[in-house]
This record gives sequence, structure tokens and C-alpha cells, in this order.
Amino acid sequence: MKLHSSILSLAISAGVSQAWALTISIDGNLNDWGIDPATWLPSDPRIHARNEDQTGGGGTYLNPGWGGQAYDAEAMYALIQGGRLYVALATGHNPRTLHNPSTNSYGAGDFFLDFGRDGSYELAININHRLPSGFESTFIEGGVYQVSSHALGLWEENDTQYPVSPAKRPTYLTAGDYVGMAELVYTTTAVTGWGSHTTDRHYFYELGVGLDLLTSAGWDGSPFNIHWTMNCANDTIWLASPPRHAVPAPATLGLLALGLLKLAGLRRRASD
Ligand SMILES: [Ca+2]
Ligand SMILES: [Ca+2]
Ligand SMILES: [Ca+2]
Ligand SMILES: [Ca+2]
Repeated sequence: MKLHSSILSLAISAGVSQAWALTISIDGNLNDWGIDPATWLPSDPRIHARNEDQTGGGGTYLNPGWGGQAYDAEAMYALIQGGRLYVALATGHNPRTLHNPSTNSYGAGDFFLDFGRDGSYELAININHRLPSGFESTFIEGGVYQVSSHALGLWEENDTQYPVSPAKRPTYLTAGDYVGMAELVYTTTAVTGWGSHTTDRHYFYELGVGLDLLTSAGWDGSPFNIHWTMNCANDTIWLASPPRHAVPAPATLGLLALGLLKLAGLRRRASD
């Protein structure tokens, strides 16, 4: 019987990966996520999504700060599949924006995970923000870090949807322990045609990280939040972690499984 069970589970898992997995390639292009550019919505219900597309010039209020399209955190998507967490982000903020607060310019922030959804951020995926001379170099770009400390945004935020709402949000990592690499690609050439503000300029981040690295950074399997903002936190965006999907077997596989079960049953009766 053990042999038959393992044949059955092999057949099902092979079918799952072929017929049901979404093939995400980390290339900064979100076509593989099945998102409708007009509405920002993904067609696959397994993808967790949030869109908060705003527009306007530099004086436009975004909540909690200002900055209009150039500081707009627009949409975030997440999927857990095949032992990996995939995240995609759309923003009006150019990843090459200079981080130079003395001239009121703020660079790209890091991705942060809040394990337990309790307002403390335990894991960061680093983006190297651009400085007046070169880029920040303390951390590896795309590196996954267990967070010791991070910078905070300028603005206080009262987000009642966040289970425990920290008034100020994490912007960039300042100290942490490296646990491994994420796959990370982001675009630095603007794209138009997304959302209802069709001439606005957008940039995309796409990343994949092994769940084993989450564990290395202290994850106990509890729900988490995924958070991103630029280094002033004029606009923030976050998502609750998607569930790890238990995928149903497709109809044809179901028949195959039934056949194997019958076979197993016959063998068992024969050996009883
Ligand atoms: Ca892609
Ligand atoms: Ca926008
Ligand atoms: Ca936490
Ligand atoms: Ca950084």
C-alpha cells in the first residue's frame, strides 16, 4: 500500500506543477502575473492584490505625505507558490531618484516583512538607493536580511486596516544580518498606459524569495505583512501575506487518481 500511495501523490504533485502553477519570471515585466493594466487587477484569484493609484504634480497629497505621481506607491501583488514568495510592485517613484533629503529628494526604499502582523518588521529585501555620489553600499542589492534596525518615514499614518498600526513606517534597512539572496529585478525606464491616468509614468519591481530565507530570518509560519515605501514614506503600500495554496487536482488527474485508487484497492483485496 505504501508504494501505491506514493505513486498517487507523485501523480498529483506532477499534475499540480504542470497544470496549475503560475509561471512567474523575475524580469520587471508583470505580464506573467495576468494583471489587466487598465484596472490593475489580476485575473488569478490566488494573487493577493492592492491598488491605490493616484496622480498629480509634486504638491498633490498622497496620504500620509505629498509628492503626486513621482511619489505614488500604486499597486502591490503577492503569491506564495512552490516554496517561494513572489512580490510585484508598481510605483510612480523612479528607483533612481536621488536620496538627498537636504534637497527634499528621497530615494527608493526597501521591502519589509512584518512577521506576526504586529507592527515590528523582521525581514528586509534591500534596494540600493542612489546617493549624491554612487549608491548606498552597506547592503547587497536583492539581499535578504534579518532586520536589526531600520529608518522611519517622515509621516505618521493611522491605517485602521493594519492590525497594529505603527505610526511611522519602515523605509530603509540600517542594520541587519544577511541570510541569502532574493531574485530581484526592477525597471528604471518609465512605462505609461496603466490605470486610468494613462500618461502617468510607472516603474515596476518584481522579486522572488525562498520561504526558507523567511525562516532563516525568524519566521515561524505565522501570517505576515509585506510593506514598501520610498525613503520619506510620503506614500506607503502593504499587503497581508497570501495563503499557501492547496491546489485541487484537475479533472483529468482526478480520473488518473481514481484509477490508481481502484488499482490500490484491488491489490489490497487480493492481498487481504
Ligand atoms: Ca515577470
Ligand atoms: Ca499613480
Ligand atoms: Ca513583527
Ligand atoms: Ca536600502
